[in-house]
Amino acid sequence: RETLPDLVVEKESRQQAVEPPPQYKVILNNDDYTPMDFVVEVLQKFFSKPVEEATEIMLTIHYQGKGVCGLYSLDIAETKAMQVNRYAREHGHPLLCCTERV
Ligand code: TYC
Repeated sequence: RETLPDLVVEKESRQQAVEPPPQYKVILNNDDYTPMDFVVEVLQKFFSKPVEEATEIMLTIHYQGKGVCGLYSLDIAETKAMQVNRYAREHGHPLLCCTERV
């Protein structure tokens, strides 16, 4: 006769919700003093944007007040924001970079 399948009884087996890790936007804010060229340089240097896209993002920030530089996990987003703020201060600019949970 046919063999019966093994019974697998998992202890405490419950459905687990598998969520993707939360993402964070890295945001640059507009100000009246940071030179446009410097912002374009930052977008190329820290966010690997080609010069054309970097220029578009910089202009969006300039006209709309802020703009998204990229989407990252918490650690990477916070590290990028810190690096940009340090780089801006080292160069004497008030450029402000922050993170926002998606
Ligand atoms: N508003 C700045 C200027 O006119 C340029 C600027 C753009 C500054 C983007 C910050 O995140 C920024 N020089």
